[in-house]
Amino acid sequence: MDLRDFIALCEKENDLKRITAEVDWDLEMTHISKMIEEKDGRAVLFENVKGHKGSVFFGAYSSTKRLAMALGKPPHLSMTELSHEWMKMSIGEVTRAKEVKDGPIFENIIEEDAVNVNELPSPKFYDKDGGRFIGTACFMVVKDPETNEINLGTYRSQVLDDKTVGAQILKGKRGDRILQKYRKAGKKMPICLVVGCDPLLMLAGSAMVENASEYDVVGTLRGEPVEIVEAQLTGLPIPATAEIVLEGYIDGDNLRPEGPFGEYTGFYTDELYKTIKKPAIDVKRIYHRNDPILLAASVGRPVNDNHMMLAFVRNATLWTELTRMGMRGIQSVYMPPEACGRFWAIVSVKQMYPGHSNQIAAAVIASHTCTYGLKGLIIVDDDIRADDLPRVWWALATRYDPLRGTQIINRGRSTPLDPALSHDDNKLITSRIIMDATFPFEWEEKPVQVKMTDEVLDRIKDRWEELGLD
Ligand SMILES: Cc1cc2nc3c(=O)[nH]c(=O)nc-3n(C[C@H](O)[C@H](O)[C@H](O)COP(=O)(O)O)c2cc1C
Ligand SMILES: [Mn+2]
Repeated sequence: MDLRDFIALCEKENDLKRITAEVDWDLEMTHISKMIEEKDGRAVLFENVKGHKGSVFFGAYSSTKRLAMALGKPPHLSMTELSHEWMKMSIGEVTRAKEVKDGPIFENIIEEDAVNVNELPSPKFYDKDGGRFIGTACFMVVKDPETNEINLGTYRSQVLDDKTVGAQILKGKRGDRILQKYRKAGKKMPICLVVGCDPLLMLAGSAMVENASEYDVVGTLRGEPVEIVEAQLTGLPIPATAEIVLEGYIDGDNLRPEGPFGEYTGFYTDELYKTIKKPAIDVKRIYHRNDPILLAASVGRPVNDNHMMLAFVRNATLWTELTRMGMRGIQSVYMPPEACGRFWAIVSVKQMYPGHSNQIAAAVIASHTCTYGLKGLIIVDDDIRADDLPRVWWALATRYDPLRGTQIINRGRSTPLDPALSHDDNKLITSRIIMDATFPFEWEEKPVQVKMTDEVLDRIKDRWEELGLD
């Protein structure tokens, strides 16, 4: 699968809007796609961007149906069901990436002096943004200089000038830890920035994967290897059918101002943070397919593209981790997109022993997925699905006793993009709350639920027409 296959699939499913009229990269594309996203939910392909060649594709991830299509699953599955599918596939046998000699990504090669990132149709999203962002649904490929592991990571990327692209690799991310290794060795980090490819690859780039390459994660999920080719300067593996790849180097000692950007929290990160400098890519080459398609994701206040992908990927990797940790009784896991896809988690559990719900809560807090940013966790009994929010509220109303069911974790890793954090702690540490909305396993007599009588229901169903009901 590549991006073109995915767009064709959207078209077949009547899930695509092609816009052939001329639109401006300056706010117009993002505003149109946001309006469409809120009204009829289709993905949008802008085929005529003022003053630019190539197209821009928005909304690949903004509906559950398209998340299912990206994963190659039936379109009716819910986000939680899709996460379950991901979990089941990812604990299976690993399918490693396959090297190929050539690919359509090398149809056009732009080198050194001819490099001009501004020729690509990167959108400007919001009026207060610091510029145009080429990378929103992108990923960066790097190689760990000590272990030789290939790491993919999604970091938003701003066009700083014709040959420089800022990359917001936040402190402590796997990408940052690798960059620091190069910096300490006095070397620049070779990178490839992939903008447009199989949409599942980009999703994996935004997942918190450790000790593995995301190429292998995607191969395992697809059940067939990702085809990769070596980029010509750095030798880094890039998808053979990617649309656009920027190749270059990041000097960890030469940071540049970047942003501001209308974040996925729905807020701008404050003035103080804005002045912090970030890594920047010195772009040496641009590879692109003929008539390249730039993959973009809308951001800002939830819910849109960004929150759907964050929620889905975290939902899936949290469930995978809990399974790998040997947690039993998990009925379902959900990270609501409305909570920006990462700040709250809900887990439904069939308890089997006293303290089981507490063990699950501790495992969620300990998981790699939830180390980053999680503020709240709600545990419910297995008669309630984690994604059935009205019933989750019912559990909070009827099974949750704040004194018995609350635990506050004082300190955990967070994101500087969280508007609720103060500057005093550099915005890197958050507290977390566990709300256990289950009846304790050890209660000998549990409250009895109100239920309808099956026998009567069956009888009524048979008489439905007679009763004059549809
Ligand atoms: C659309 C989107 C944009 C993101 N932007 C950033 C970003 O600018 N900086 C960042 O550190 N993480 C960002 N993330 C989250 C990272 O992709 C995620 O933490 C991932 O694990 C980073 O890769 P790494 O673990 O290999 O460093 C973004 C995620 C998504 C879905
Ligand atoms: Mn990674």
